[in-house]
Amino acid sequence: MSTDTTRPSIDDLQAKAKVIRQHIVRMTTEAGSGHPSSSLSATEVVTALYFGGYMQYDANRPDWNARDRFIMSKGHACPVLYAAMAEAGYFPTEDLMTLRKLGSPLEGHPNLRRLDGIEASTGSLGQGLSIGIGQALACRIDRLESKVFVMIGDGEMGEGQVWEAIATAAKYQLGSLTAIIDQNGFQQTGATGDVLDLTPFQPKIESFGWHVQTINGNDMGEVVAALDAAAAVTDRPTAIVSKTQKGFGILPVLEEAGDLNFHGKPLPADMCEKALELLS
Ligand SMILES: Cc1ncc(C[n+]2csc(CCOP(=O)(O)OP(=O)(O)O)c2C)c(N)n1
Ligand SMILES: [Mg+2]
Repeated sequence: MSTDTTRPSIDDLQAKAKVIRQHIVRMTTEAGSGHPSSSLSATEVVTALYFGGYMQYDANRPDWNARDRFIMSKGHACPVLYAAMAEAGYFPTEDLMTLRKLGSPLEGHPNLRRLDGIEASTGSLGQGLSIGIGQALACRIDRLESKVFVMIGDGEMGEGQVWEAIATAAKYQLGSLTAIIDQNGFQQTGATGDVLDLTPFQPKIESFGWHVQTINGNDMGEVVAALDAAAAVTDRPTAIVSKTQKGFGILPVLEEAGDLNFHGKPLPADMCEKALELLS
């Protein structure tokens, strides 16, 4: 899947998101490192993209020219991408447990030279939207109707290159490009608003000529509606400001640990067990 445009129900997508969350928690605990909370905030969007009929791809032919592209610009959140790719059939789900292990293609940040289906090597924040623009322009030249989706972190929005890319995408009227900003309120060292407050994102991005929506990105119904609305815009780039919670799905466990950011930390075994109970 998915080269058809069948739309599963919201319930089906929520069930898939739950499975993906279980993978995220398990694989990072097994690795003893990684970014579960950054992955959990983005789970509804990534699930809807891969399983909601919004992206055309063929897991058996990752280099199919006419595929749609997804770039995880906040590359440290790759556990959610790997989990979605495994569920989509790019590789066996058992391989998820090799995350960050020596020799595994599931590196701590996505590496397109190591894993088929990864569209951009990311991890150095700020670059994914620029790469997406290049891909969207290349598809335009090749007369492909491929769509390009890029997920960016709210802390990552502090990188100047992102704003250069926002201006550039508008210049080229890239209707095939959709940016999703995972506004989970935190970045590495604390609240994003304390580090560099660039909110509200919507009017700023709109002022460059983009179509922008702001939604609750942990509400599958809102995510699906926003992706539908974005698909209808073809004359300019679109952004979805996705307001989320870092660690969504296991928040009580993070609350108990007294750390709602929980950045770059795997759950220790006891917390992992509690989290999996919540996700069962
Ligand atoms: C250019 C660059 N600077 C610093 C880092 C270190 N770093 C890794 S994750 C992170 C925070 C990112 O926050 P955000 O974009 O909000 O993502 P979240 O984890 O909240 O989803 C930082 C600063 C990096 N990966 N790249
Ligand atoms: Mg963030």
